[in-house]
Amino acid sequence: MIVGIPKEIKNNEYRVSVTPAGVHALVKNGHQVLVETNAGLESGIEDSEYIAEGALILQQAKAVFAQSDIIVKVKEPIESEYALMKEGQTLFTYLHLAPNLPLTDILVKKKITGIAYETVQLADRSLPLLIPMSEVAGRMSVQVGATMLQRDHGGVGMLLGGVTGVLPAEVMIIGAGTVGMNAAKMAVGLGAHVTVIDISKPRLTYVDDVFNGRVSTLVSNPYNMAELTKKSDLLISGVLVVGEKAPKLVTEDMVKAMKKGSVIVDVAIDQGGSVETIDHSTTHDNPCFEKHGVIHYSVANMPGAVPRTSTYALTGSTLPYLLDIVNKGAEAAMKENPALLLGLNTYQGHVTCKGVAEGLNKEYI
Ligand code: PYR
Repeated sequence: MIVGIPKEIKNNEYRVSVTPAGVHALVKNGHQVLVETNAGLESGIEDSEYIAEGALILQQAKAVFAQSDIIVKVKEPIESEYALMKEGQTLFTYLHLAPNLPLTDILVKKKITGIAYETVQLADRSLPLLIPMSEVAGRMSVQVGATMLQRDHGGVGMLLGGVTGVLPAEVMIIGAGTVGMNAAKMAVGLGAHVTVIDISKPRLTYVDDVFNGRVSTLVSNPYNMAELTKKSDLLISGVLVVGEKAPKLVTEDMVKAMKKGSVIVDVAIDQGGSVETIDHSTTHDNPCFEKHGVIHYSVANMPGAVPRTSTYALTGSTLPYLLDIVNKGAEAAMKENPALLLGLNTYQGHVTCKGVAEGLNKEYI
């Protein structure tokens, strides 16, 4: 197969979808790899390293899309890429379609076989191609939250860990999944007082065991959410319902009741966001906005800012699936691998992921 690797063009998106190790494996398996020039530069990878493994470098994204059977990306195509996709092409990337009707319409119209990293799901319900980036975003959420709490960034002017004789910040983490656990690790490490709130009691038991008393846990219900939100200095949301639009667990009234200068980091923004006062995603260039005196951070590609970590974490997980797709063909690979089949979001002019169709509220299935 001919595998195309375009350069990512979303705002401050510095990751690349395949590394020289990936090109090495693809070429060894008899495939041709087309890489857009400088696609890996921001992740520290020169064109010459791809060439050394047998890739061909093309000067323009247009040529990569036009000549490839499968396009492998990191982020969902943005508007300027819509016209480049070829009818019937396979697209393997993060798609996040549930809150994105325009892209879904294009993929359906062009009969793209759209396989989304974020809905590939193993029998134990884990998400092997989302987990690495959830780890990154979870850890980053505390870094950015701590920074935004600084007065010079609009926050109340508080150090997350406090100092001797001064209490630490209150950090509220919604969801005890990968994002939540990684955020908790970082926040505890910086000395904050951390509470994880989740609907699952067994999951909270796990948090309690793992952190051995260093993290408080709270069962999620609207009352507890409101009480905890009110006293938090930093709220991090890592809510996820696979494939679906994120539920709006933090209401506008809860935000209004928060302390002035407190900070919200909504990692669920990719799936439409979990905070009522966040109605749009932001960019790394302009990551925050203020509403009701609270700083809101809603960057949709957080890991894009740390490509030296993220590119390698992501491609280490995606490569085995990519090899399966190109060696067997997408259909055969999905038939043999139920986890990969769950990644299929669009196929032959249909939406094939229930959560996406429901999120779009359109008669797609
Ligand atoms: C990202 O890492 O940007 C995702 O979309 C998960």
